[in-house]
Amino acid sequence: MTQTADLPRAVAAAVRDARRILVLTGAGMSAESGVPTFRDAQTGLWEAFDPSQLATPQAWRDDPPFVWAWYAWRIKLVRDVEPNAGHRALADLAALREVTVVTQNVDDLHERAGSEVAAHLHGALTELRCADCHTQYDDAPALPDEPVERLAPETCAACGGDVRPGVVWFGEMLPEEAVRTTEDAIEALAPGDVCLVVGTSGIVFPAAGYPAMALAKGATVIEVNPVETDISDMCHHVVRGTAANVLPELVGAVADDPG
Ligand code: BV8
Repeated sequence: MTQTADLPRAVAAAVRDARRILVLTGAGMSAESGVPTFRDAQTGLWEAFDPSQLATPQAWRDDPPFVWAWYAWRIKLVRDVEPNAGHRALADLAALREVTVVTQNVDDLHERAGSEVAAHLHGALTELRCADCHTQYDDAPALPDEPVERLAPETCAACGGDVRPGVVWFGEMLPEEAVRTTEDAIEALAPGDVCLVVGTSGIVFPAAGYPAMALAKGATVIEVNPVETDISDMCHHVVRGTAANVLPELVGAVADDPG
């Protein structure tokens, strides 16, 4: 396993020679856009709260306005930031190789950078639905200019229920279509293909199990993360750097020598 902060030649060669590249991204992918990662200390009002305690059906049942205030803040935050050079590099890579992007992230920064996202494993902040009758909610929610501690959720026009964010909370099943698409993409991998794992701590399942499944298919697994994670040991290569620094260099190496 090569571990380096610079881009090792073997990593550039693996991506250059790959027929298919499966990219699995986590919250670290959006960190350089200014979106806090899930396990970084929360900022401001929610500093005292652990996201994995907030992102649960129980938290919503206990206090919908408190949970909705957190999501409204996150929706506004994502709306006000831009994709970073890492997002843009992955969009560029798709013009050079067959790329499948699967993300745990609930933001739309991959799409805004030009990537087609095959699966949002944990849903999407921008998809709202009624918590009771599940009717999709297409109106723009009221978003406060500054974070607030409580905010009344939008009301479902069909049944009067509270509108919730279309994300997957802990303890909830992942969208079947997202899981199927991801598992099909892994099934299609063969020796010589690459699984690029960017910006995830490898803690949350079933997403955290996908790199091992790619490894079992003979793919070369490459981690891009500034620090060691729960999946580092299984990777063929680990590049200790950030998404916005490493990915443009990696894609540049492929573009310079399309192979
Ligand atoms: C499920 C949406 C079947 C919400 C998220 C007990 C009961 C029920 C389930 C479980 C249980 N015990 C375990 C489970 C399974 C559970 C789980 O895995 N828990 C963990 C905590 C152990 N999983 C589930 O519940 C899943 N559902 O299993 O259903 C089931 C059902 C019932 C009963 C049993 C089984 C649903 C999980 C989905 C949760 N929803 N998000 C929201 O966003 O509000 S998960 C959340 O964590 C985000 O989506 C985030 O993306 C995701 C994963 O975290 P990461 O992406 O890895 O982010 P993290 O902050 O951890 O790490 C960031 C990384 O980036 C770090 O490594 C950092 O070094 C790096 N980094 C930082 N800066 C950069 C960088 N990298 C590159 N560049 C940088 N600049």
